[in-house]
Amino acid sequence: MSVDNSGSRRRSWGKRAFFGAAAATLAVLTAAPAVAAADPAPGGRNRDITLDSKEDVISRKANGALTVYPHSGSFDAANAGATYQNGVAINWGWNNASWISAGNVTNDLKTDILAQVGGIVTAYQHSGAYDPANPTATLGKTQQFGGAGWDLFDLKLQADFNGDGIDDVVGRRGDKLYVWPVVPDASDKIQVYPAQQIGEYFDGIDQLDIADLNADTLPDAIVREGDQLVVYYGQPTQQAQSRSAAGAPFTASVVFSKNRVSSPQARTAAAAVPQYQIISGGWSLADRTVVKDVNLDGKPDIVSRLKSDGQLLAFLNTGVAADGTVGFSGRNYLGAKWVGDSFIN
Ligand SMILES: [Ca+2]
Ligand SMILES: [Ca+2]
Ligand SMILES: [Ca+2]
Ligand SMILES: [Ca+2]
Repeated sequence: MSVDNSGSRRRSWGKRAFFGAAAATLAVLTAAPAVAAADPAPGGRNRDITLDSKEDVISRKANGALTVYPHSGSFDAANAGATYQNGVAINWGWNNASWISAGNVTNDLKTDILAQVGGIVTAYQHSGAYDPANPTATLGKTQQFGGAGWDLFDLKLQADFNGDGIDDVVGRRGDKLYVWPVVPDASDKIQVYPAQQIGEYFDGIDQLDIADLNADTLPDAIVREGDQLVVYYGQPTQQAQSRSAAGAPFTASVVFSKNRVSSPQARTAAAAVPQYQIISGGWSLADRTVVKDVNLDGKPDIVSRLKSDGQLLAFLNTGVAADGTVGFSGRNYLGAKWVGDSFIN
């Protein structure tokens, strides 16, 4: 199947298979003009280590180095491999972590790092400065993040569910998805509130990220399910966003519904947001999928790594069609700097 470089949005997503083995052509999508990073919005996540308001890539090298790949500040589809600069180690000795995530959990709105060892997660707070000549000073003080038992949940990630700029945590246990509201107090002591269920029947997925793909302010769940990459659009619940729930700073106002009803991609008066969208087949070729804004147009893009050669690929979000589905570009090759890395954020 050939790559569709037109940026047009058709409804036959399942047939496009732009992640298929034959789709080797570099996409030549025209990049939209770069815009300044938007204010924190629900579904987003803060991953700017270098403090230039551009989302970087953060991962762990095989040698245990926690590494940032700074965004270059621009994106050129004809030279997508220059989007992210070479990795800079900001800390060492992270081999024993069983989960690493980048997101903001304190009041300074700078990207912190969460790392899990056993059932305990530790937050490494951004020091407030980034100096490439002294990168190991990037992270500062630490504190325990929530209680014990994080090892009971998998597919964990950070996403800001209520748009307060503080990234909350999503994870899975069994077939259920949960969100933990995160709120730092005035002295930056991080409070992690009890989990709230936001979906069920998610036992058949093995890659997960959360972002507002369709810009309706509701977070969406992007999952790999078998060979398919699928987005379950966040559906508003009857429960209005509320601060009145006992002990919780917000009550999750979305749910991801995995009961695929007929004509799910049809936009109807009764369902303004499609319940789900099959983005593509061919995703068994990928061993990691994250969602982030690669071309700095404010729209979250899909980034996946090829198992075969470690290439990181970006599929740019081209916007929402009249039927409510989101369009994506073909492959943009970001390079192979991430071969052997884990916990790509
Ligand atoms: Ca940055
Ligand atoms: Ca939040
Ligand atoms: Ca959404
Ligand atoms: Ca984008």
